[in-house]
Amino acid sequence: MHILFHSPDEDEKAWKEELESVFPGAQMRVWQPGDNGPADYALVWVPPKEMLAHRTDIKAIFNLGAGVDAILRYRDALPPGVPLIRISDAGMGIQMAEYATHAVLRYFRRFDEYETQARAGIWNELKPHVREEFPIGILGLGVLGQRIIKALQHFEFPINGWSRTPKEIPGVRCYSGKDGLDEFLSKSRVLICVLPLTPETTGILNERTLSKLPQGSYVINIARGPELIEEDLLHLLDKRHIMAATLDVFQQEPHPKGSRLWGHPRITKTPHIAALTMRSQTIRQIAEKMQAMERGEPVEGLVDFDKGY
Ligand code: OXD
Repeated sequence: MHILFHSPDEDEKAWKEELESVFPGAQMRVWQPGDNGPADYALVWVPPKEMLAHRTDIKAIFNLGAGVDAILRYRDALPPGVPLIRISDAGMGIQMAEYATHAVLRYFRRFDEYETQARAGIWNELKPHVREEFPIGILGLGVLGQRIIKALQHFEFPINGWSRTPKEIPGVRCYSGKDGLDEFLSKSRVLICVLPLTPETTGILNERTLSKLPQGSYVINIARGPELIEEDLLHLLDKRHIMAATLDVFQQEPHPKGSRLWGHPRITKTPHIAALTMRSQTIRQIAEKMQAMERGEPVEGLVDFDKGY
């Protein structure tokens, strides 16, 4: 069984050792330009087009992350009929939940403002926010969105959710489709975006939609940078319509020096680390899926090319 690998930021040797020990008979090799040797499966993160284009021998492509937007950019060059499979949670959900919970609690308990005060040597008690007036809106109700909801429900915030198609989740006021978006936004004091990047979600967080959030709202983007028009966010921060934002993803990554987003006192930035791929859990999950495929059984996480996720 030949497995092609491409994920330049990972420890390739460790992946090889662990994958080959979990899946006896597997031989993993790191793809190099020009490698057209035999391959049964490909394990990839942001692979160059020439790695997958027109490869007719592979049985499946496993994406080593949740978002498949980087691969779908050249979907027409992908070998026809070859399934693209994304990891299903594999340790990502809990990291997203940690990140989102930390950001929500930081704003709810006004720790961001206390940090600013402390730096200025100010001892001053701020009026606490009221939980009932602090509804959280989760944009995207897939595996990751639902894991975040589960974590936030412990803190008894009112929770709203929005998805492309209708969903029902206990304890969540669910909205859907274009028609439900404005109302969802108007009822959410904190917006957490976990939507996959597709042509429909590109630029979905813009001046018009973000203005629908109540005055004094917070924005947390842990999905994809191109979903947010950064200039529009800056404008709404300047007007204090939006109080603060936490961004893990950007239009351009690494985020360029000199951009106004860097120095902004009410934007918290992290370098696309909300959920990192957990090697052991991911390898175990992929090995199980490959074994299921070899037995001719269906697997979870199949990407729908038309939906784009
Ligand atoms: C992912 C990511 O899609 O880390 O998994 O951005």
